[in-house]
Amino acid sequence: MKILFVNPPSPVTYYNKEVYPPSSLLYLAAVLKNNGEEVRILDLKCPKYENKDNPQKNYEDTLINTISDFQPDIIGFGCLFSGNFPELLKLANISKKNFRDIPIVIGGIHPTIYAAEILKNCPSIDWAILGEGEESVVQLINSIKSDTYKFEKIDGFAYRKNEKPIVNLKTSFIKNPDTIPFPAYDLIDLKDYYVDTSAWHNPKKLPINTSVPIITSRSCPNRCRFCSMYMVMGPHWRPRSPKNVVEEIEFVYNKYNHRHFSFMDDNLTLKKSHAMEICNQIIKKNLTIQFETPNGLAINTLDEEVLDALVAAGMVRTGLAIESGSDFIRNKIMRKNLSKEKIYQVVDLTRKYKDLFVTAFFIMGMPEETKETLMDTYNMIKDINVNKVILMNIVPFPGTEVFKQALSDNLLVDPDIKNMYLTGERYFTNYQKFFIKPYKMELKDLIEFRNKYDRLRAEQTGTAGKGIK
Ligand code: B12
Ligand code: SF4
Repeated sequence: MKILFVNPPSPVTYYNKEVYPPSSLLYLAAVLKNNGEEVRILDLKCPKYENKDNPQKNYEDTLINTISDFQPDIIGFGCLFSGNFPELLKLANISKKNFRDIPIVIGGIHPTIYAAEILKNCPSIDWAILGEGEESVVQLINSIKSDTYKFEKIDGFAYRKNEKPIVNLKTSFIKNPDTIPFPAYDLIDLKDYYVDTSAWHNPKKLPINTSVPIITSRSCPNRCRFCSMYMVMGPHWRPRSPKNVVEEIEFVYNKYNHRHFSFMDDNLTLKKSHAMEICNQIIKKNLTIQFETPNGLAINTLDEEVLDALVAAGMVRTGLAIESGSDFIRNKIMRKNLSKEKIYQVVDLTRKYKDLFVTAFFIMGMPEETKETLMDTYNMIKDINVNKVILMNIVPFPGTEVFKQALSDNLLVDPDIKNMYLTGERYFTNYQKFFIKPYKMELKDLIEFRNKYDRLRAEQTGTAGKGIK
């Protein structure tokens, strides 16, 4: 069968100038190719599809031309994060309008959480795959190829029966990720992802051009209240073998002459021996690379030995997930189980690597936040010796406990938020916004704090703080 995977454009991508090859679609394409299918990937996030004068028209035309040319039997749209759903829906509607008989399947975090609602409200979408998709997508294709359409047997799958959505929950996850083939790199042109990287941190002065995502493990055993990762990747951390991971890096290194990578794991360093062995093998094979950890590392998993290994293997930029300066918010509310002492100890350790750029991640605006807890965060930000601080306003992503709490306790600033997940507001792309009103604070106090923090940042970086009204 012919399957066309489409990655919708992302508004956030343009603001951040962050473009990575789409791991999800490359993995799905790889298993389908092994199953004998013909697969094509259209990644509308690639800078080459950007048309500042008329972006929407450009995407629509490209999509329609690609479908006309490839004539797929099925179109699959990816939805990496909820903010992408509006673009996905627009493109799915266009596909359906022009190619009525080609079924559309979608997957990713958002369809995983809202499969039933999407099938109820979006007639252009035929099916949704829930969670980790490699096994389910093969089951789907095989059931169509064999003409049996035994949809009720597909794990993690949503479809319509007599016009009503039926959702088969996701129950099984791939036990040994080494059995998954490497991402189908041959289906993309890495050069399409090249951006101007001249300002990127590049202590080894290697060519960068773009960063290739590498996923060494799936899921994380923790359940931070603002995180929904486990809904896609399941409850258990499942590592690949270090050998398998380093063979993939080596493949990209040799085949594409590529030197820059991003480890995209949920929890890369959960098991010390896993991370250390990957680093040791990178060094042993003489792979001269630089890598980043954009999702941040869990501080509790770090010590001098792991950091030494990561830096020796090529880590040049990392993020530390601190989240809050208040012990109460960080541990009792967010469930990080992370002491202040450990934070300062790890931050101090990172300072010994002169080429390591360290970003500290913080979140503000949890429902239990008070002026005092925010001051704790402010003071830690002021005090902490890192290269950069990113302070995000809490976004109650669907599926998270903080979202459920905000909904049940009427804390959502805009109570219509639930519908917005479906109807297409670009809800998750405005990080200057506050979505939750804390129990004991007024919104104006949160905004005041945000402005106070932005002024601090302006003083520290010498740039004018943005502030919000
Ligand atoms: C890597 C990652 C990133 C990378 C993305 C790199 C890339 N390639 O584009 C970076 C660092 C850029 C990033 C940024 C952000 N991210 Co992020 N990210 C992740 C992370 C940790 C892993 C995603 C991943 O690559 N997984 C591995 C692949 C193989 O799995 P997958 O993508 O889920 O795909 C599988 C299934 O979903 C399914 N599937 C997926 N698509 C399709 C399509 C079809 C047709 C089918 C059948 C199946 C299917 O099958 C795939 C294979 O198993 C997830 C957490 C998680 N584990 O899901 C968060 C996550 C997706 N990110 C999240 C968020 C919030 C963001 C940001 C908005 C953060 C921010 N505040 O700025 C930004 C915005 C992204 C952007 N710029 O557009 C949230 C999303 C929550 C939500 N409901 O929206 C998540 C779930 C983390 C969380 N804490 O809850 N992120
Ligand atoms: S440690 Fe990270 S990946 Fe794990 S639950 Fe917390 S935020 Fe999610």
